[in-house]
Amino acid sequence: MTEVIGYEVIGDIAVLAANNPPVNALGHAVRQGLADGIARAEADGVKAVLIYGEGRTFFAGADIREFGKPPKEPFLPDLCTRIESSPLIVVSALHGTALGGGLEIALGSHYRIAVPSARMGLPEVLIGVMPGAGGTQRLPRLVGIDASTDIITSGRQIKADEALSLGIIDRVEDGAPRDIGLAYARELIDSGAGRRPVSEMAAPEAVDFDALYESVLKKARGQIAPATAVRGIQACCELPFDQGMKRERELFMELMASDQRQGLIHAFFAEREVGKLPELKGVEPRTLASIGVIGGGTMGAGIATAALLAGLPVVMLEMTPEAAQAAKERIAKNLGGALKRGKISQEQFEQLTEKALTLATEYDALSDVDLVIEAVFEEMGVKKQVFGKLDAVCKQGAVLASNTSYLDVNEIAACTARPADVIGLHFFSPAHVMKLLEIVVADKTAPDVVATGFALGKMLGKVSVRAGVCDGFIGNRILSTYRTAADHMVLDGASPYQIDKALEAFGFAMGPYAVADLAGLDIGWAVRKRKRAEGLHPKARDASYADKLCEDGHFGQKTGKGYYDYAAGAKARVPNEEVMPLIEAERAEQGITPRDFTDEEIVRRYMAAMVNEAAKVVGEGIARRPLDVDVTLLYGYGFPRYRGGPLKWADMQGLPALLDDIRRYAQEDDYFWQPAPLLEKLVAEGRSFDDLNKEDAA
Ligand code: T1G
Repeated sequence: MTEVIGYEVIGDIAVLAANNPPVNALGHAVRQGLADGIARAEADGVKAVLIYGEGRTFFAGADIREFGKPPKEPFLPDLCTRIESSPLIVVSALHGTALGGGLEIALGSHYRIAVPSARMGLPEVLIGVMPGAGGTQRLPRLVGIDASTDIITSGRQIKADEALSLGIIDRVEDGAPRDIGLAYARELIDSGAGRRPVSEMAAPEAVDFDALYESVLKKARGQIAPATAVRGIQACCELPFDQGMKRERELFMELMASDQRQGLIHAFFAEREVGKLPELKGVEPRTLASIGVIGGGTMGAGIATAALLAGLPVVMLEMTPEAAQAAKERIAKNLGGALKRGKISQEQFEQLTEKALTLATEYDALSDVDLVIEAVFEEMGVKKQVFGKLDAVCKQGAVLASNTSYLDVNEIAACTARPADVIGLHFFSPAHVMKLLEIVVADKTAPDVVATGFALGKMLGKVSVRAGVCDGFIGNRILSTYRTAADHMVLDGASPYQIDKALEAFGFAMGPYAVADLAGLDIGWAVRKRKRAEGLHPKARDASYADKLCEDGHFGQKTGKGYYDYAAGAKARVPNEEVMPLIEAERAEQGITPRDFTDEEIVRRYMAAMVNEAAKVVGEGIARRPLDVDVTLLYGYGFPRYRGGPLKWADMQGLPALLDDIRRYAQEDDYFWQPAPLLEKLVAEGRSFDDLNKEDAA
């Protein structure tokens, strides 16, 4: 069995090579191998030790699969200190992504060299913890408080050249990590360079850490790890090194025990599991060398932008040359954003808009593309017309996709002679920004077409979730339910503003009414009219106050008024004073005596509705696993990431209590509050949603 830490002596340099694919995570065997390697080098009487990683990267951090299990020695902070205290010169050679404990191993070394493409960072806060192996004690000594606070509380990755200019690393050299590391160690020995323990460097002058703590806490919108990490940096400045290390460990263990760490680790693994579907094992996607987009409105232009940025040529089909030109202008505006952010060069901008993008007004222009996505008007008749033409024009094997957000993809497929080639690709607006992609698999969609959908999602940098066919698929179906629960609370006495405030305190970036104003109230208006036309259940509660807002032309941010008045700008939104009189009139009309709601009850009801509908979506197979719902809500609906997603949150709340809530609410309204059979089953069997995730992975 290959050693996870290889050992070799080259002249008077011992070489420790990590070999623990895929990312050289610092699991127990790796830590033990490093400790043994350092001891062996010292016994061998060499002058220097080189540490580097084989494969794609230097250590990418502690092995987060070990989180939650009893820690085994050597613990990572002790290992970093052991490396640093070696009498030998220790050099780390970085490539790939030296992250978390990986960078901390390098900070425990005396010298650090990297290849130009190397990236590094301390992303622990992104998984709910903080650097726990000396990062908050050594990094500030190297780069000062401002830079270390930015790096540690943001968790961002830093490129090699920035790390060099900050003083995190000493050299950037082209070449294999092993070669540049050996050459650097040789140079250090020959030049008589001594050891250079970071812990012996002076700590920066203390600042007002309470103020820094408060400012970081405010920015983190309810997440505690970044601000807690500030207390680690404070310890670096106010305590001797070894006491600082103890304080860091205490703070780290506090976070390790937190619900937020559980939620964020769940999110980390869920977003990787969600693309692993057993039914796609060994299924090759079809060729994806060019795509067509039909409809150059906001969605179509966004989809075309995402494809162009991924290097795919795009044929943009619109009905007239003027509409096609307008689509091109929208795409150019989107790409202009990428240009401004330095994601593309001016030359690339021109190549994308002038060469990679082809405008067309005839369906024949789509005859040779590998995949077509229509983003035309959300009306079944229009969709069927489009697919009928695509069926006639597109080459055999082309994938025919609809961007519909709720229509029946089976019905769309049935109007072609090739239903196996039809799939739903539900992007979220703006499609070149939002990472979520729902891949809607119809009854006859072929497995390799599903695989092609996932391959496209990967190319576009999306997080793709497989969804079954129903009204609203996964996300919009669940949204419709929890939004209705909020509307019921408004009718019964809560205000939209109290609801938004309560959900924003829970961690949503925006409450449901602020979101509705952003998306456009006309969208909800159209859905309500559609559902009324389809016929509401006699027990379904309806309300017309929101329609009246729309009838007065208030569609939210785009018209300057909706639930809120945006005269002073989106950030300084204030309640639209026309709203509460409309709600009060509605209550009176319906004979409702309003009652008070506490913020806690608002969150409880809102989340109970979300969890209950999510359980139905999983129970009906629309979502494969609970984690698929979590990823959908995290990436498409602003669910607070540190809570892991609605079903992870439900597990941590305890399913029995949630079911009790739902059963109690059902006594008031047994139409809206019908307990999900899957939720009842799990509670009866004493199981969790995570148990279902594990069963599927097994
Ligand atoms: N531990 C265990 N497995 C990991 C892992 C890790 N740290 N990082 C990645 N994997 C798995 C991942 O689940 C996937 O598995 C495979 O590797 C490829 O990952 C004390 C305590 C390194 C930038 O937070 O950011 O150190 O799906 O698909 O897109 O202070 O993975 O193949 O079975 O993401 O090329 C700090 C987390 C830990 C880094 C690579 N480190 N990882 O991205 O591939 S806490 C991190 C990443 C810590 C100390 C503390 C990314 C990546 P599978 P991938 P990628």
